[in-house]
Amino acid sequence: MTAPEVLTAHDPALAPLVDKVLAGHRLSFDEGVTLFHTPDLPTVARLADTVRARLTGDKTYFVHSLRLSQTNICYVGCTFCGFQRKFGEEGVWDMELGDVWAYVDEHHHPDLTEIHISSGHHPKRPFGYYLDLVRGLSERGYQVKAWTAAEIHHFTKITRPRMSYREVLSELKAAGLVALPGGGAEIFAERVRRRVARAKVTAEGWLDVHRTAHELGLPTNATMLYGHVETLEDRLDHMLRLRALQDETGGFMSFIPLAFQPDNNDLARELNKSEFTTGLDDLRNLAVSRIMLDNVPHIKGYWIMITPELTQVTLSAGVSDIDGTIKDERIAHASGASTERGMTEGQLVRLIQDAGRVPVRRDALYKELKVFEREPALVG
Ligand code: V47
Repeated sequence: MTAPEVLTAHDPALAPLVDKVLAGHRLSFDEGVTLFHTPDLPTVARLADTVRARLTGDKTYFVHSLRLSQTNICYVGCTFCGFQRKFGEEGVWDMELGDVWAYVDEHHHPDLTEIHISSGHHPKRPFGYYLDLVRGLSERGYQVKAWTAAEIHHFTKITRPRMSYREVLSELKAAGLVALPGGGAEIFAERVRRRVARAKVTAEGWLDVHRTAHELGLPTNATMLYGHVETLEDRLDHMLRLRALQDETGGFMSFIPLAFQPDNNDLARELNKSEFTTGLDDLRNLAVSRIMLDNVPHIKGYWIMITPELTQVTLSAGVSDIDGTIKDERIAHASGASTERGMTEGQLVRLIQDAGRVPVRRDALYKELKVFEREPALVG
């Protein structure tokens, strides 16, 4: 299923944007606003699909992965987060290294490739614990994609004398770290960040961690938490700051919009919000991301937060990666995610094939491990 290179916009305001994108040109902030406001969502989706097809053809990627959140102890207090706990609170956990090895053994599968770690800002664990954790998992043969830029920032604060981003990342890399996940970005716009993630790494700090990682040869991802108090302009500002950094370094592998999960967190209570983002907002947001972030290889549809069913639809609106098996997601589920905590490879393959795409199992760095070609139809 190859997207057509001829596209007729029904909204006249879209026509010049379509021509520009088809000619391989980049859209401006104001043109991004038009993409968000036009009633002609089908054209936006088809345009995103065309961009996606040029970049990845018919392939849709996934990884055989395990989520690991070694602790939910966190003293940062982001208002959107239902995952964080303080010492002694109900539902708290804090794994010793032995617990981590047992957890990973429990979830082992011969095809398990990536361990994706994201957790809380623990005030007491020394930096050496994190190095040992990465080393131990790498020695067991897993690719470790670990800790958001917010946590990397936290590691610099717990070291004495205080280490720089470069020193922390270099030591983690030497211990075996292969990539950084994209969490902790939330929304860069200061007004929103102050409201939802006041004590977290600043936008500049987040970008600086990723810049440093890229300079050290560690590829990373980027996320954006949307569907709460941000404006559409804030979303575009966020995307364009990432696009500018990607122009500098080329180190981002994928961009992952994260739909706000509105349960068990202060922000949901403050906004009196219990409804999830709507499917069309999720779809449009992914399509606009694909068109605006013309230099990022993949847009990831995060089925955990937007459901597998909608994720399948987004494969026709710019998405070329659907994360993976995950097995034991905890952050989104702590804030009310209604999906399963993991999916099997068979389920992912079916979802992709039924959308007319070719599933590709990849590793953490997008090396292709298995292409699921369709069986030729039997004749006679
Ligand atoms: O850092 C927390 C966000 C992130 C909520 O890099 C919330 O491949 C929505 O970073 N509603 C963790 N979002 C998830 C993450 C991620 C997910 C998938 C792929 C990758 C990747 C990274 O989730 C956190 C925070 O930004 N988050 N609470 C919430 N209530």
